[in-house]
Amino acid sequence: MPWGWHNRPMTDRTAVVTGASSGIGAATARHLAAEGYHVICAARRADRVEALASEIGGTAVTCDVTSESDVAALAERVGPRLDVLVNNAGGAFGSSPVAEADSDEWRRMFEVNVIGLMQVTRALLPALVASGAGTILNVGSTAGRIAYEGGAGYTAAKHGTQVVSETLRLELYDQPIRVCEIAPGMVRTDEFALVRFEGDQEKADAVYAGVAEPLTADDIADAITWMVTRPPHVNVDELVIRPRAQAAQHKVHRVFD
Ligand code: 8X3
Repeated sequence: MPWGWHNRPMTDRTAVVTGASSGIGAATARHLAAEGYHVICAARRADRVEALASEIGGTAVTCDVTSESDVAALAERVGPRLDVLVNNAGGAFGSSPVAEADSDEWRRMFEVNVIGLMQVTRALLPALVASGAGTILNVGSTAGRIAYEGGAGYTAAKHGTQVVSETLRLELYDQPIRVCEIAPGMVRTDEFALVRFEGDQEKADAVYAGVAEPLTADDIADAITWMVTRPPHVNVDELVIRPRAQAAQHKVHRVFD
């Protein structure tokens, strides 16, 4: 049997997770490490990725995915072979309607959710091909499937994440790489809503008010780990995942005392 996915020990497999400093990224790094991967934890906040990498026996790389030089340094650190890339870095900034929103927030969202993801992917593609069975997993959102008021900058960017995933699947169809996208709905993490509302805890809490069990970062990390550990001929193109209470973006079961 040729040297490949089936007979390479798990301890030999490497994964990169971007945006690994908190939330879904940090949880995914932990889950993949528990599965046996050596995880390269990449994020802007050095202290956080260093603490995480030392906790899980991984490698920390300080990286802003919107910086071409940071991404080049990440690729250098990864070296010639990579099994899994989880493009998780992203986020929402602001919630104003188009009539009032800030152009810089739109630009930042497109930069991190779309251009950053493409820069990291482009830089790590040769190493993913060299693995003989690479996986690119893009963290999209249900915001990449629907529209909602006050969300144009974010929904447009996350629709971008979805379209880039489809494009990559077409462009790489004859390469030993699969491209998967996970599209989570309501996930309660420490930072997502807080960042969106510029630190306004009350507004952030209101997103989840009365919802018994929003998804957690661990729920998403568990799903991502399942997707990337399927045999390499199995491509989970896209997986939409929501809490049971969220039947649709605007139809959320909330219970107040
Ligand atoms: C997050 C989902 O509903 O806040 O990606 O847009 S939502």
